[in-house]
Amino acid sequence: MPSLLVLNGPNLNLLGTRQPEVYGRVTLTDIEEMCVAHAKLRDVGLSFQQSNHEGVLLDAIHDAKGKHDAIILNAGAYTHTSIALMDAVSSVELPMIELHLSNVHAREDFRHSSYISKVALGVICGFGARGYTLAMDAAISHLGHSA
Ligand code: CA2
Repeated sequence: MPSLLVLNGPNLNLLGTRQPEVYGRVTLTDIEEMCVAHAKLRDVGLSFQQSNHEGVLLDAIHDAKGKHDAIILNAGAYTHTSIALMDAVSSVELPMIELHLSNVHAREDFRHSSYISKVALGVICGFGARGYTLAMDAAISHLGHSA
């Protein structure tokens, strides 16, 4: 059974509490529950993690090697700044799907560039919480797994 790591970066723990017009009203716990249910449906393993700390995110990516078959990464604002996260993804040689709740291309200019995109298999953005299950299905399809 393939296993997916869904990794969330800074401030995503605040989902559902502020800026609902941008990020919706669902909490990260709601999203985790959706992902857990979807993993059961698709018969895949899942680890769902969040950190506000770049180094913790780096360690989670390094630890994914040998434990998980693909990474779904919402790196939050580190998307636009972190060469370290880009290098970590390259180093583990696992397929990684970049994910954003919002359509970053319809927002401020600084959100239009992404270090993560340079090493991503593909990018999903603008579909809100549903993007998480879309990204899981994209990863599962890439891995050639069927439930
Ligand atoms: O749209 C996304 O998923 C983002 O990764 C979210 C990041 C943002 O910096 C990226 O450009 C796009 C921000 C996450 C912050 O989430 C908050 C949630 C509630 C209240 C405040 C921030």
